[in-house]
Amino acid sequence: MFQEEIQFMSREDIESLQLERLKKQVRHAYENVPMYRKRFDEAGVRPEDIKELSDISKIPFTVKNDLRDHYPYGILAVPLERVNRIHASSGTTGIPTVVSYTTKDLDTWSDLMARCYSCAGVEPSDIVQNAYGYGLFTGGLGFHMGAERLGTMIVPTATGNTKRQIKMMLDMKTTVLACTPSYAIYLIEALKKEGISKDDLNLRIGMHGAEPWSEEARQHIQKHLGIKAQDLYGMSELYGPGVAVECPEQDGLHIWADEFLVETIDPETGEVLPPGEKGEIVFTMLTREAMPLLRYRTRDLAVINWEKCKCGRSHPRIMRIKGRSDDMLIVGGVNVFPSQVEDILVGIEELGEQFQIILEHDKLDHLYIQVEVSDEYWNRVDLDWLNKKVSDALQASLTLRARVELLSPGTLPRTEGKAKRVIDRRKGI
Ligand code: DLL
Repeated sequence: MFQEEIQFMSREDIESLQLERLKKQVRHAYENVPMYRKRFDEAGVRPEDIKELSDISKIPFTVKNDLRDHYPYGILAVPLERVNRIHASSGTTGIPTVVSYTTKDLDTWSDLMARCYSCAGVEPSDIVQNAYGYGLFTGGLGFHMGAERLGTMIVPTATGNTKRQIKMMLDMKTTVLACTPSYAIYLIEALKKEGISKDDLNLRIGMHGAEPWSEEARQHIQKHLGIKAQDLYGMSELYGPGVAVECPEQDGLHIWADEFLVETIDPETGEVLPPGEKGEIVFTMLTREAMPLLRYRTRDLAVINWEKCKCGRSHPRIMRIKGRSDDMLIVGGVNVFPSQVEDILVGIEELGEQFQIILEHDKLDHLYIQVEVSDEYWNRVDLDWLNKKVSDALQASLTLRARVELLSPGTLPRTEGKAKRVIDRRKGI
């Protein structure tokens, strides 16, 4: 088992390591990141005030907008020459959230991902087909590096091209499938169409994450692919995938607490909640060099369970992500903020102000945008040309193809209160 001694650390050992690392990390952030030094000074907190784990509540929160406000390198704690790689994800506006890694950070992330595979039951002898997106998204490279670290064979198919995906799965005798849960469900349909049954495949484990999914979806995937479908959580700001993963008990996702100190807060008041209460999950990264994040608000809502798991691990568990405290949408694994869509549409002068975002699900998630053309342009613009212009602008910013429908001015319902911009017509399995 990969890093078995860390996977099975006792709670006392986890907490004493956390405290030692927290003190060091707070100092690192304070001394090297002007944003943190300013925040600490304003709050009247000094690194030496952190004596116990509970002292963490003295530290101000960090939020996604802090990354945007300091775009692209503003919260780096090391000289740029030491940065080895960046990844990026959607921000709430057109400005992406950039995450930086030193060589050591990439090494830590690889270990975390190898540990996730191992905890989920994957062995070095397995053949991992990685159908997450390679590129700025952290999924592809995160799963890739982890498999490499564990020593499995990797089939780096990346997303899409389902026919080739199936061919590889058959010919390479893939045993582990890494992809979003919605893609796994799509794949089941595609296999059925090709007349391929689970007995023709060698799959035994699925590693699914990047979006919320239900217990019913899990049962469906397990039954039709003949695998154990494991949930895995992460986010780009926190390296990427690899923050937490299910063990074979499938009873919550173990957060690797030697690297991530977790708290639950009331999303309205910011007050720290006792363990077992549902709230917003906040993480402090305990060793990241390039971009330390202290008390990072994820906006994900969940319950954290500190009881020892039946598997013997003491790392606390996320009892499934229960939603978000902001309006971020996840469309086939891609994060989309309504404000981001609005920013794009506002930037196109031929359009009016009214728009609607509709989410549909037909085997895969689809993004459908209805937007009014402005009064001024309605009778004199080439609608096909404008439709393409809008779709291209959305694709460039969201990395997602949306179906666009242009409407005449005054078509969409007006409300006196808050406009209902998002209609989610997806039904989960
Ligand atoms: O989705 C990283 C990742 C890649 C995780 C592959 C797992 C597998 P972001 O694009 O930054 O990073 O999106 C992070 O996705 O805050 C959650 O809202 C959601 N999310 C990720 N994993 C899960 C999960 C990657 N297992 C955001 N269950 C997070 C529910 C998830 N939601």
